[in-house]
Amino acid sequence: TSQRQYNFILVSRPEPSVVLVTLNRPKALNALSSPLFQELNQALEEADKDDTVGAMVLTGSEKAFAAGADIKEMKDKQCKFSNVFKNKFLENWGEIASLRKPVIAAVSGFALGGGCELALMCDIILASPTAKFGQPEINLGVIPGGGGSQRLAQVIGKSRTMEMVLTGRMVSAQEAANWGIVSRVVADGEGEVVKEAVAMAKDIASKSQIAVQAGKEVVNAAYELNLAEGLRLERRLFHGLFATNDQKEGMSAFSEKRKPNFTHT
Ligand code: CO8
Repeated sequence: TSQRQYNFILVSRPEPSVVLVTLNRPKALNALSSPLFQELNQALEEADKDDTVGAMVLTGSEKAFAAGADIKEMKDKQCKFSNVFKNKFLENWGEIASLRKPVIAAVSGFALGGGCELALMCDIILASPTAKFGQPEINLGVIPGGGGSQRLAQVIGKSRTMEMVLTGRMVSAQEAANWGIVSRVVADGEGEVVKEAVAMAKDIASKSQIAVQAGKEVVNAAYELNLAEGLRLERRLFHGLFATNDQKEGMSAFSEKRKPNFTHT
């Protein structure tokens, strides 16, 4: 996407249609400081606007996807409501969830606190066998603040969410897969989860971008709308897609037994 220099993330193009963002504060296990989050939002928003990009992958290191919000940054904010309120502390955390294009999280190692919440903001999570998910905020005298309690409850239900939020226990990759936090655990091996995520992103990017973005929108709506409204939204968007060239191309290509050439129009 850009040749911009970042301090806390790396941005690359492993495929022409895929942007890979790697959190890069190895010494702090990718603790999510405010400057890091600003860079992350900026890189993803740029990719979201770039017509040549179809999907994004977000990853960390082998040891840590992200070990949470930056505790050292937070610890001095105690009791300064005026400060955190006026500076909109951590308010930009939700921005990832409003991107149009899919973001795949490739998680190895620790995904704790804000790191777990960041993964949950992504559209698909792939885990390496080393992945560990947890909401350890309770051990710091606080609770999740980046959506963990709500997004986990939607995905794994009350009892498991309560256990995670109230005990802070870390959940293994396999357990996370059994619970539905991640879509699957990839094979063992360094870099494997990123390779898989990039391959999946490339596959998604080969589809009609309009259809992909509409698909993301309706699936997300399932978490916000009641069933009748969700079904209506899905049907309306489905109707709308018949006004695209990609629908005509996709269905013609199928009839003519050839690969579609989507133009994202
Ligand atoms: N913040 C800042 N620094 C961190 C963090 C963190 N979250 N996690 C690790 N580090 C630092 C350590 O301080 C250490 O630095 P140094 O070398 O300078 O001492 C370095 O990373 C390496 O860490 P460890 O030596 O501790 O490595 P270990 O392998 O021994 O342990 C652990 C790894 C278990 C992951 C351990 O580091 C740990 O428990 N980290 C904290 C995990 C945690 O509590 N996370 C939750 C943070 S709170 C949060 O995320 C709230 C989110 C709110 C979002 C609100 C949005 C609106």
